[in-house]
Amino acid sequence: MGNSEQIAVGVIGTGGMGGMHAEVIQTEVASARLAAVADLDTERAEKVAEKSGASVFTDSEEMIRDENVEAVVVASPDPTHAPLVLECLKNKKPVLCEKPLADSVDAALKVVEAEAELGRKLVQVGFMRRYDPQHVAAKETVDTGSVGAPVVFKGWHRNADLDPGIDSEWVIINAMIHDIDSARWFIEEEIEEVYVRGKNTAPKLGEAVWDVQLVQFSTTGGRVGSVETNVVSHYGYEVGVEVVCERGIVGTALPAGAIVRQDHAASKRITEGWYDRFRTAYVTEVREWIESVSTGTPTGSDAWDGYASLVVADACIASLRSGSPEKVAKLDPPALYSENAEVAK
Ligand code: ISE
Repeated sequence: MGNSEQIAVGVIGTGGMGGMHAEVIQTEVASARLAAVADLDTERAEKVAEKSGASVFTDSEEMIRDENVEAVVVASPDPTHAPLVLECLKNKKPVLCEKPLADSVDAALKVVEAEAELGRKLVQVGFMRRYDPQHVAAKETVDTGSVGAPVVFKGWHRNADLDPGIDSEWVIINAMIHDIDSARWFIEEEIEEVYVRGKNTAPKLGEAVWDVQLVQFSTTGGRVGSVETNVVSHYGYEVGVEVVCERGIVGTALPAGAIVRQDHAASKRITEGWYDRFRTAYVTEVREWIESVSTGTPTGSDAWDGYASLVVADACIASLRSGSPEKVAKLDPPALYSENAEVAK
């Protein structure tokens, strides 16, 4: 058990992501302790809670209101994100919400409005690439300005494989949303227009599902970019960016690991999924979030980033349906998000 100096965290959802966040809090973050978990699946929740003697709730809102919980991680299914984050705001509790912030632009806007009314940032969205060493090194290099300003952004995001049950829109809301955040973060301008095209390479998903999508975009400052979001790469999980700048190109390095020369080939292992590829990023994300809870100075992606990424995703869905380029709705951030903002808004 922990000591009173530790931040008492409650985790909502004990599936893949929630279970991982709970494990990280228990093993990697000295200044936090797992105080509670909430899940409708009590057996699964009890297993996660066992090690630290955390309380188990079936009612997530009751957990948020519990006075023994100081900060909340939301890792339950996407449609529950916005209502739970709103409950956290109502109770003035800091919350790290998995992406997407909401399952619709309107629901995300409600979060932004509620936080703006509170006048204090309590929401962080789980865009973990902002903590990935390869991405951070690339971003810091771009930010030095030594290679000039960004001109073209290129991103790629490949999952090894996926079970049937998803559609082309899911690919945008659930996977491409990371790439949208990445582009906004690197370029520090809003995306103004998007054009999505794609193909099916995995008939098991249904011929109409575009498991490979390419979005081309332009930004308010006249920069351009493209992102390949590919949920069935047939070879492994990979994420990277290349930013073409005025006087050079900055890209993410391959994650650490050995090169093996064998059978007339030199090869490097590619991870199966995001848990192992981004383990370091998740740990750093939670550590820095806990630090920000203690200091009261938020870092990482805020509710505005969560909302803005959904507005862009909405335009991508419109483009998917129309087969043409689509304009992104104009964004007008409340003062809370325009002061000291990382993205030029
Ligand atoms: C998944 O939900 C994630 O958040 C992963 O980070 C992402 O790479 C994957 O494509 C999503 O489906």
